[in-house]
Amino acid sequence: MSFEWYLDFVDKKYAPTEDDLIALFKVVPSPNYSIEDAAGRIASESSIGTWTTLTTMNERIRALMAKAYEFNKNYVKVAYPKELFEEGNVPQLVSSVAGNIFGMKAIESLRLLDVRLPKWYLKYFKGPQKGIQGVRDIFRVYNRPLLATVPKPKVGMTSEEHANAGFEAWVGGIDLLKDDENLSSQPFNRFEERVKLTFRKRDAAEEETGEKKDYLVNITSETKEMIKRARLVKEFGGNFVMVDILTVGWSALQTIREECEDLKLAIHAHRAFHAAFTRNPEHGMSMLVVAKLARLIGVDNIHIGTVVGKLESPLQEVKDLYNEMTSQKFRGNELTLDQEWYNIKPTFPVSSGGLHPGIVQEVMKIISSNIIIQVGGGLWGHPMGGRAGAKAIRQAIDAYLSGVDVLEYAKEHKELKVALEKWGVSKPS
Ligand code: CAP
Ligand code: MG
Repeated sequence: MSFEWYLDFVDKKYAPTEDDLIALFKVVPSPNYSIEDAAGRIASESSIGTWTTLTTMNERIRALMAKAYEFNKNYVKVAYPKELFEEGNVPQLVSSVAGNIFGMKAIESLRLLDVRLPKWYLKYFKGPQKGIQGVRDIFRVYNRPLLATVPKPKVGMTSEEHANAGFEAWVGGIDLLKDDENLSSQPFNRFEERVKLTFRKRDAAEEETGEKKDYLVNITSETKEMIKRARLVKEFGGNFVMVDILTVGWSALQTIREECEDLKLAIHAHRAFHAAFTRNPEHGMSMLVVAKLARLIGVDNIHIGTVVGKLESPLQEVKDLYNEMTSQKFRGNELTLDQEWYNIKPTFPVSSGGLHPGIVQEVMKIISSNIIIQVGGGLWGHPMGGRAGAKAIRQAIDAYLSGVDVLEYAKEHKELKVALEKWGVSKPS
């Protein structure tokens, strides 16, 4: 008598419905297991099954089985019936399709590549409040990338040093000052003090330049504390909060999104921690899935990588992320699924990590100039200081957008020239 029923979860004749949630996996079975053995286990453990047949099973519950229905080499699609998912609950979705299955012994490695979110599921989320258009409207800047900078050293500055750095960068031509992901409220730079002093300097920079300036304030903390911090940002006249979305977790992000609705604050999503499970292309979950869930919940900006900078971000992955975040209808390829976003607004992609004036033109060429570009070390390492560093970045962007070679442009622009002398027109290692 067989006590296992995993192969019941494989149905190659199944035709998915519009309401099904579809997951695309790359599956490498352990030795002695076929791809069907492995896929059946994935569909079982992520829906209604366990390792053995059950006396509690009945026909009604059987109808809720997920089905591994399409096999193409190691790529397997699994269809999940609607009833398996709670409306508006992202942690529950992740616990289902990206939960226990990664640890199953029958699987050598497993990669969740994409999840197609059905129309009915989208209805329970608001998506970005402002999105690309709304964020650009804050600055009334429509014809170039928005520019952000993180003061470096990333932690250690006092609140006053931080605020002064902000002033220099804003006056030099940066739109957005950004906190670093590990700066929250340490003893040397308490949140309240930093926010108070930095917004004071923000106002002064606006006065001096006549341009709109803003600040991506990292509120990452315990959830109730994040809410307090978001309210403080609002009090001081900010338009953005920044959240390390993966370290705070999906539940906290959903709560903050609700709070930001009332406060009318945009959310800048930092993805610190993602590479712990996105980097190995054979195992874990793709950054695309992370970004889709973040857009669904409603972040306004999200980091997608640079291709050419200091952090691993492969070309195709970055292109897929850019297109998925900015379009209403995403067309799938071998590693991704079709996705229609209906009335969910686009999220503004952010390129960051190892960028400097000699390399930003590559980012715009490869990805797009409708993007937020963040430059930390490539600004604060400028030999003439932060203000000149900011000018150099703006000059590099102006050169690219006016179709002039960056080296040519540097002949007439001292800050850019000095930056290129330090970093060259090449990739950082
Ligand atoms: C960049 C950055 C960002 C990374 C995160 C940093 O600084 O502020 O955290 O870009 O990676 O601390 O490294 P630099 P990603 O400009 O000095 O490199 O954007 O890929 O999520
Ligand atoms: Mg950082």
